Amino acid sequence: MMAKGVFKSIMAYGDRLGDGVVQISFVLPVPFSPKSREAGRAYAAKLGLRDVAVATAEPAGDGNTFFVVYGHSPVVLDYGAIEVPVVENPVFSRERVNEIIRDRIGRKVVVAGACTGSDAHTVGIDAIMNMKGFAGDYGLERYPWIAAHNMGAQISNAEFLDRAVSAGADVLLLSQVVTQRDVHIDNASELVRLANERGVRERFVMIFGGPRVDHKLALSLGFDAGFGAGTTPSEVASYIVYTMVERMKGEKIKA
Ligand code: B12
Repeated sequence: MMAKGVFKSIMAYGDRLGDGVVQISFVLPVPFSPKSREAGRAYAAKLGLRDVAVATAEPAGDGNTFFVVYGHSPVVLDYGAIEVPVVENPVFSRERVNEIIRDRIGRKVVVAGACTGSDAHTVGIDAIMNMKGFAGDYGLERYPWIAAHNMGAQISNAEFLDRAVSAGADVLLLSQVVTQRDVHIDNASELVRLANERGVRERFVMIFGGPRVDHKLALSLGFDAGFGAGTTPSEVASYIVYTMVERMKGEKIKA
């Protein structure tokens, strides 16, 4: 579903509505000095900011200067023209998710998750899958009607798929935290490509998550949904049951 609105022009808001005040930070590859401080101001002015104030200029490693600057941006945005795909399901409680699985699916939902490729960051996928969960919200392992298989980090996409198929997974959860040189995009695309090549793509609800992932990116790479920073396990569990019931029974579960 696309969220769309009527025409509404907006500017950044600092002290007064419509003043266009923004704060930005950046690094210039020159040693900290009065000259580099002035270079920071000039750089921000070249970005289009007016009345630039350098709030912070300090050394950053060898030969670099780190800046935080304020300034007035003339940029006006039509908020109504912004379109973004959003997941449309309601978020259910853990109890309700279990009830839905018991009553509408009638068997445990099998979920396989991993942080694949060279990415070693396990904390994100653990936050969604482990008993303890995240932000006071229990993880998928704590759902009696979910069989959660957390395959950890640094396994290949091929091995992840093999193990997910052996486990009879209904759902694949892919986590990617490192995004340098868009490695998360290459790696996530590879998982989708392998699933297609092996003819198993349609078996799964495929979900992509990580701090720099959103629903729009995930859809563009061939996933069913994407979740970003701050995602809670019950948001993911709700999406899973909503989507599975919709696919199996053509029914949209209400809140
Ligand atoms: C802890 C940490 C590490 C630990 C990881 C330990 C572990 N077992 O995971 C260690 C020290 C090993 C590490 C190593 C490295 N790290 Co590190 N690390 C971090 C740090 C500080 C926190 C990450 C974290 O745990 N966040 C907490 C979790 C809960 O948040 P999250 O991952 O975003 O997950 C949430 C959502 O994104 C979402 N989510 C995540 N996955 C999924 C999956 C699904 C399916 C769903 C639905 C949702 C979902 O739900 C979660 C809960 O809300 C971050 C900086 C930061 N403050 O974020 C850097 C950071 C991620 N690391 C970074 C880097 C560069 C590295 C190294 C390359 C450093 C180096 N040069 O060696 C190595 C990478 C090694 C490798 N091969 O991957 C960079 C990544 C930059 C980039 N954009 O690519 C960061 C951002 C630091 C930085 N500012 O430079 N790191």
